[in-house]
This record gives sequence, structure tokens and C-alpha cells, in this order.
Amino acid sequence: MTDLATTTTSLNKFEKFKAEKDGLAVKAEIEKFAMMGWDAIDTTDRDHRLKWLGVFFRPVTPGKFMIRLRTPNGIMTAAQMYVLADILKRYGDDASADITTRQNIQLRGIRIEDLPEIFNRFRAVGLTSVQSGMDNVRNITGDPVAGLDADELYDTRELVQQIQDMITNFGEGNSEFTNLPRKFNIAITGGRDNSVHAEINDLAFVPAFQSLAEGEKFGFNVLVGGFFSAKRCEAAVPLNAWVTPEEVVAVCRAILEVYRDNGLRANRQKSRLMWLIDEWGIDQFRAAVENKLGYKFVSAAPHDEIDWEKRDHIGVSKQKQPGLNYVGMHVPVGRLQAEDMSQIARLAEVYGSGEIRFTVEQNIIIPNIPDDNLVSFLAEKLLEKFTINPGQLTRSLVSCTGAQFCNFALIETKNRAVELIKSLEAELDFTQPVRIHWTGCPNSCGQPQVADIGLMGTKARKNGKAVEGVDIYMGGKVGKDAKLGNCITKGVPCEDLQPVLRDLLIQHFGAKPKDTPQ
Ligand code: SRM
Ligand code: SF4
Repeated sequence: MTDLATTTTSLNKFEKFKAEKDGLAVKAEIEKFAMMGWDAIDTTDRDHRLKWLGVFFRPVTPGKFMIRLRTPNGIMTAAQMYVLADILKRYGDDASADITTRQNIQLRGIRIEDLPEIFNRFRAVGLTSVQSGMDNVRNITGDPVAGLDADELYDTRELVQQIQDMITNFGEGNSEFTNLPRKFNIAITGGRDNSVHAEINDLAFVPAFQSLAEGEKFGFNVLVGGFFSAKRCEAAVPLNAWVTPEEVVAVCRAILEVYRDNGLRANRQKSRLMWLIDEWGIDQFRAAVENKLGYKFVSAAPHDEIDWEKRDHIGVSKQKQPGLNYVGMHVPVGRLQAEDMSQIARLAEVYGSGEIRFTVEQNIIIPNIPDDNLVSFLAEKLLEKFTINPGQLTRSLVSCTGAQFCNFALIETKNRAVELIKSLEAELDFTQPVRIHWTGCPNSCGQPQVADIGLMGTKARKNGKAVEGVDIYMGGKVGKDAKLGNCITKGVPCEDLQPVLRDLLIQHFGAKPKDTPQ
């Protein structure tokens, strides 16, 4: 690793506190913190280091913490979901959960005194929240219909789990990877529709066939350096490397080691992987990774296999296993209550195989429902709330956390997003879904740059007063030929947004006012 001690003077405050004490060290202090209470804990431990365990102090709701889990490939069992629901139930109105834009789940309202017991309960059902925040590798995304989709080229589930196990030491924490220069995102897709937004990850594997002497072989082209930040957003670039599935875990390790040991640490705004690639050039970066691996990469295959439009998986779909179906249920902006979670677990157990999946659109899929169970499944009350038949705007709505719980937020997002979409659906008819993403600040957790219409929270001015507003993004394309959208209008006050969106929907997406003859 970089000798942090020799460069302490040039380090930012985050690098300094990481050099003083590794984030993972707080794992040994959880019992002590639980006894002390949240307001007596050293503030660097409480506000920062606890994030190495996935525990987030929320300045907006002091004393009520958020826990971000890890859900590799977005897959969870009913038994795990029951445990999460049960943990939340004791917190009454403070409790809620969110499905995240990384196919993951976060719990809210958590009290520090309960952490020892919560971690024991996680361990008992094979859950972990370790290394899910701060300068760590985030939840690793994979195809939400891996192993179910007749058209998939590769089932990503096992690889995603192996990468997570390598990085986190099987969920216990791995200090080899707890002091990266910044966060790091990994995605792997084996389907044809790029259901993970590969292009916005620091490291992504996309399916590609290579012509070798022994014939056509399946593997992945490697993309690197994709990221969003307040200062800069970039799509990932090709590493010009093709790897077999068997190589993927070692390649992840090698790239993480190169980034950990050489990534830029002086300025936190310039610490993501792409900044290192800029400084070195892609050839030097590739050579450094090859050096770690001890062999040279095969050059990238001439084209990848991402040749479908992106699916949203809402509704009933046939699985590759005859007689089985997966059902995608729409969860408005990913928000769940404890009782919803118990009900989801029950439905997965009663009608399916007890498996639950999440998508990066913050929705749920219940797989393995036999044909004979479908009718009664679809008649369940929960499907009125989490419908398989949402409106064309509701269907694709995504929103980050926003001001309700996030102190970076410049605006409230989730509730506003749901209300506004309801009003627009009441006044317009649509012939196609339109993907609208809300994000409460320029950090872009809600990925406005991948949306048809992206809305980024900002402070706007109206009648000489500061009001909540948005910058509007358009042109994001997902799936085949994915590309990032750009800002087209700045500073629209939220209170004036509805007519602006109405016009954009009519002009660009074929929406028609309800009273117009078709
Ligand atoms: Fe994010 C920081 C929520 C996906 C870019 N993000 C935060 C924090 C932790 C800030 C904080 O401490 O309050 C937010 C926690 C709020 C809360 O209480 O929920 C937060 N980010 C989220 C989630 C929950 C949004 C959601 O509603 O789904 C997503 C959790 C994913 C997960 O399960 O791990 C989430 N964040 C993203 C994504 C999207 C993605 O990964 O596809 C991005 C843009 C992609 C990227 O990172 O390149 C994203 N979050 C950021 C950034 C800007 C990073 C940068 O390099 O500058 C920050 C700020 C930071 O890290 O300093 C941030
Ligand atoms: Fe918070 Fe901003 Fe991320 Fe939304 S985009 S969750 S407001 S940091």
C-alpha cells in the first residue's frame, strides 16, 4: 500500500482519519458504542467510521441511524427479509426501508443500542452490511433475472457472490480493501440488455464472444472508470481486455489493488478511478493491472453482446424453467414499510421458492412462481400497493433519498416525485414509458444522467427568494448503445415544474392531453 505516513501533510481530512484508525476497527467497539449511546461516541467514529460497517449517522434524524446492507446481485431470501422486517418493527413510525439504485436495501430508524443484536441476527441468516459505505466497494450489481432468463448468456449470481466474498472476507470485513482512495462500484452483466447500467460503474464486465484458435468462447469485455460526482460525470471506457468468467475475481482484485496503491488521495474531488486513468493513460493503467495479474490480457472482443433495449421486468414473465414465472412488482420510489417487507417475504415463500430480488429501478421481483400459483398470487392484496401494472410514468420512476433523510440534499425528492407523476398521469395519456429519475443534489445517487428526463435538486430563485428547484437533464439512453444525458435547463423552481415536464412529455415522448382526440 501507499506509505500514508510519508504523505500525511498532503492528505485531506478523510485520508488523515483513515490513516489514524482504519474504518473497520470500529467493528470491535460496537458493544461499547451500544452502551455509550449515540451522542457520547467520538464524532469521527460515529459520523464516518461506522459507515465501514454500513451504519450511517443521519444528521437529519440524530440518534436514528440508517443501515445499508449488501445484497449481492440484488438477491435475498424470505428468511432474510423477515429478519429485516422484524428488526424494523420495534421502531414504529421511525422505521422504513429503501430499495436502492444499486439493487440493495437500507433500513432506517435504527438505534445504536440495538446494533450488537442486529449484527447477530444478520449473521444468523447470512446477511452482512460490511464495507457498504465510504471508501469501499459498494453493493455489486448483476442481472436481476440471472438464472431465470432464457436469453441470458451468463448467469452472474455466483461470480457476484465470489467477488463480494473476496472483497469482504465472506462478509466479516477485509482490511485489504477498507482504505481505497474513494468509493468503488462494480457491475457484471450476462444478459443482452445491460440491466445494471454497466457504463456508470468504476469497473464493469459486459458479455462478449471472442474468436480463439479453439473456436468462439464466452467471456466479458472490461470497462473501467465510469462514475458520477458533483464535479464530473463520465461513462466507463474500454480497458481493451477480454476475460473469461474464471478470471473475473482475480481481475477485480488486481484492479482494486492498483487503485488502492496508486489512486489519487490528495483531493477527494479527484480520487475516483477515472482520475488515475486520466493521469496515467489507459495503456499504463492496463499494464499495471497486467503486472499485478502476472500475465497479459487478451485484447477486447470486437463487439459486446448488449443488443437489446433495457427491460424493466415489471409484470409476469416466463422463466427458462418450464412452468415457472417471475413477477416484477412496482415499489413506488423503492420505499418499504416493515409490514410490506413481511408480506413480500410471505408471498415469496407461499407462491415462489422463498427468493426475492431487487432491481436498480428500486423494484422487486419474485421468481419461481409455478403457473398454477399465478392467479392466486396476483389476487394478493399487496399487489394493489406494489402493482404489476403501473402507469407509464410511475413504472419507470426512480428517486434518491432526498431531504427527508439525507443531509446533502438540496430538495425533497421521493414524496414530491410520486405526487408529481400522479398529477402528470392524470392529465396526460402516454404511448410509451418515460424514465424519470430524481436526485436531490449533484452527487447523482438517483442517476439523472441515465434517464429520459433527469431532475437534479438545486437552489433556484423565484421572485427574489431562494426556493427548491431542479436542473433538468435529457438524452440518457440505457441498454444497447447506452449514453449519458446532459443538462438542458437549469434552476426550474419545483413549484413550476409540472407544466415544464408536461411540455417536455408532449414534445419529446408523444404524450397527449387527456381530452385530445387520439
Ligand atoms: Fe449515493 C453519498 C444514498 C447510489 C453517488 N449516497 C450518498 C450518501 C451516503 C450521503 C450521506 O451520507 O447522506 C447517501 C445516503 C442517503 C440515505 O440516507 O439514504 C447516498 N446513493 C444513495 C442511495 C441510497 C440512493 C438511493 O436512493 O437509491 C444509493 C445507495 C446504493 C447502494 O446500495 O450502495 C446511492 N450514489 C449512488 C449512485 C448510483 C449508482 O451507484 O449507480 C451514485 C452515482 C454513481 C457513482 O457513485 O459513481 C452515488 N453518493 C454518490 C456520491 C458522489 C460520489 C463521488 O465520487 O463524488 C456521494 C457523495 C460522496 O461519496 O462523497 C454519495
Ligand atoms: Fe443524498 Fe444527494 Fe445522494 Fe440524493 S443525490 S441521496 S440528496 S447525496
